[in-house]
Amino acid sequence: MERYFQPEIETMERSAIETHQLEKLKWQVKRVYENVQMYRERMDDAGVKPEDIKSLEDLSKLPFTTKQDLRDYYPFQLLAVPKRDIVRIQASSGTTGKQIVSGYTRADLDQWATGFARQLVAADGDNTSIVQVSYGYGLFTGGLGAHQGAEKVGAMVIPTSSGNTERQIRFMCDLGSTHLCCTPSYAMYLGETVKEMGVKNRLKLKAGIFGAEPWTEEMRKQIEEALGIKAHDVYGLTEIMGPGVSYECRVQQGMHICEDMFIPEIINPDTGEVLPPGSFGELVLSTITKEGQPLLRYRTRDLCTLDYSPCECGRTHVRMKKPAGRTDDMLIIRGVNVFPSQIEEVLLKNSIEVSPNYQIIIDRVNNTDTFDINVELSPKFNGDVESEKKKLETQLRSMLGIGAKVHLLRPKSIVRSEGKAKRVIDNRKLHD
Ligand code: DLL
Repeated sequence: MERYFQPEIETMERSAIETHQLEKLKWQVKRVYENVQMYRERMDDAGVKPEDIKSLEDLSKLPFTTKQDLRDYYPFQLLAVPKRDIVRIQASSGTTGKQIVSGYTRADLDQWATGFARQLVAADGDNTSIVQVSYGYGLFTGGLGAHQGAEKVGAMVIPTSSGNTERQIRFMCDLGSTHLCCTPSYAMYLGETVKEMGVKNRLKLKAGIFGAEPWTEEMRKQIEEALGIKAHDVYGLTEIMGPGVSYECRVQQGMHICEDMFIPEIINPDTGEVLPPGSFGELVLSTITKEGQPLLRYRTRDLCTLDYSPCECGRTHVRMKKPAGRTDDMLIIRGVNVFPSQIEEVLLKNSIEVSPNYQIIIDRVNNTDTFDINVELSPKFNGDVESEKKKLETQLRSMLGIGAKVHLLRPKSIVRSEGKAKRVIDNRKLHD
């Protein structure tokens, strides 16, 4: 039997969802117009007043918000409430460009916890669950997001945070963790270590809730096999809300977006045009209930499709397909567009011979881009290294349209990640 955290919301009729969204959208547009200078100026420039929002289609009259806006109005100029009402700050890792922050009111934190609570229940969690949170705690939203969501369900939370892998696994065995929350790349690493420690039969894990980075179906299979669990995908982003913006049910055909909190759109990333349902493009989110730092038409830069067809689980909220990558993940190598996810797909098709631990290294020598891929051989590999390398190079050329040099490394020679994996090392920046 399917269980929901909030059946009355998770299985609402589409017409009721839309009525709710329009009411909240009107409320939010009025608030940001009155309280956030940037929105007031942009709407005045576009000739739109809050009263012009009469239907959900009118959303497209509003200007977009971008990550650059969060940098330009850093740290507090996008708040729609007085600073004293903000009870928490979360921030992006700041690896690319200036740090961005997001302020939450008490009600915002409660909504975020609700988003993650829906995920935990969809992953068969309840108040008897033992939830090990191995996402990093701190400014990154993973740790605290999963933590407060699991507490809301009434589960027992083990806040191990990331790192100290063997101790994590000892806790997992001793305390009988039923749910594991971490990045998929860390779940892979935990799986490898469980095998090395020979403790798989001591695990009580039932399900994992993994997100914060793109991962493939093949990786899902490997994690499920290594830890003996069902692995769920969860999505979120610092600017909007941490993990729980969308979440995967047992059907696992996309992540249900909390449509009572967000209105999603898919746009053409080059023209900004809104695309019809089912199109592939950039996900844009409007936060219609967030109080602290609401964002209208925020360009996530994540590329995906939306599926409005009914889901077997009974939830009615739209499903987003696993993001295929980000518009800004795209590498341009010798003039050709390359997504790391394409490389991962090729490697995972060869999972008997190579492991999905890889690194892409790009550089510029004599004004030409060099493109190297380091990948570990699987521990089971006993074939000919030279012909394996040739085979992978041929498959990569046909997938990408350009050649890469493959270097096959010994198992475990690439450093494992405890959070988001760093797959791309682009040294071209050093020469600019
Ligand atoms: O990664 C929030 C999060 C924590 C999500 C834990 C899920 C679990 P940021 O560090 O701001 O926030 O990074 C957000 O990560 O725009 C996507 O590009 C990517 N991302 C997040 N979840 C997924 C996912 C957190 N399930 C950025 N699949 C987003 C693919 C994801 N990419």
